[in-house]
Amino acid sequence: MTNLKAILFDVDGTLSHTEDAHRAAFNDTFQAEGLDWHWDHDLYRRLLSVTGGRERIRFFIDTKHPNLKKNEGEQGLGDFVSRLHRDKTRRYGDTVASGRVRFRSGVARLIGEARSNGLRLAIATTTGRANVEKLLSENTDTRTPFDDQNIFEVIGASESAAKKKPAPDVYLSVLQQLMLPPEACIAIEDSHNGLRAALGAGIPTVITTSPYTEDDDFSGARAVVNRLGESNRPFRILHGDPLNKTCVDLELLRHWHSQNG
Ligand code: XBP
Ligand code: MG
Repeated sequence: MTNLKAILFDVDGTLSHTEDAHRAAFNDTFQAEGLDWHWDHDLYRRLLSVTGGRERIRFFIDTKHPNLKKNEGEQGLGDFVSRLHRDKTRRYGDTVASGRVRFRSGVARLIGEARSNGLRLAIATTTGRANVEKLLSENTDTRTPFDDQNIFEVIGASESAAKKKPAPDVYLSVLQQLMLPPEACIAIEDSHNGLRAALGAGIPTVITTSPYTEDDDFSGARAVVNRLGESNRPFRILHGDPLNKTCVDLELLRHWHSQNG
């Protein structure tokens, strides 16, 4: 059996409940463009099956507003989608920079524990690197068990993968940069698409569900919990062996990692 050497974290929905900030940024962008489009919680939950904000806008147009392509042509529509996504990214970045998008319960604790035990840490996400860096800088200070932003040795983001999740590309790129085999790692994800990406790269995976993904299919995950949790804010275990624990700590992660998939 290979020892656990690295934890690979997804970002949106896993490190933080970012999706409402993404959703608000999409809606504010649409409004600023004079579009009467509004993505409510339920519609956004369905749209999240398309990974990547740019791809999500394009999918929405193709399915709900197909005339736009007829009027604008492929090139015009592509430019329009790029402009919308650029504006959305700026708005989302401003929200994150305001410090209102916090790490989920248990994330800082687990990162601190992993670091003090010599585990390596990496990110595997479909969002852009700048979004990740802002989120990290807003969530690392003297109140966390670490105060530098270089917590993650490798950041695999949209720039590092030709194909977004559920394709395994971003995870394969992270493994290559860490120079580790998949069985020496564990991934923490929140969605079906993220799970497929990590499993596709051969990485054992644990799920922390989020409000947008709690009904997803998580077959193949080593364990499913509603949050990493804290001793005063315990997790609810939906699948897997809790080992009498009330939150996900390194011992529990190592236990899940050592089990057969
Ligand atoms: C989830 C996503 C992202 C965000 C939006 O990523 O699909 O596309 O919803 O971000 P993760 P962008 O892999 O971190 O769960 O608009 O920057 O694509
Ligand atoms: Mg996610």
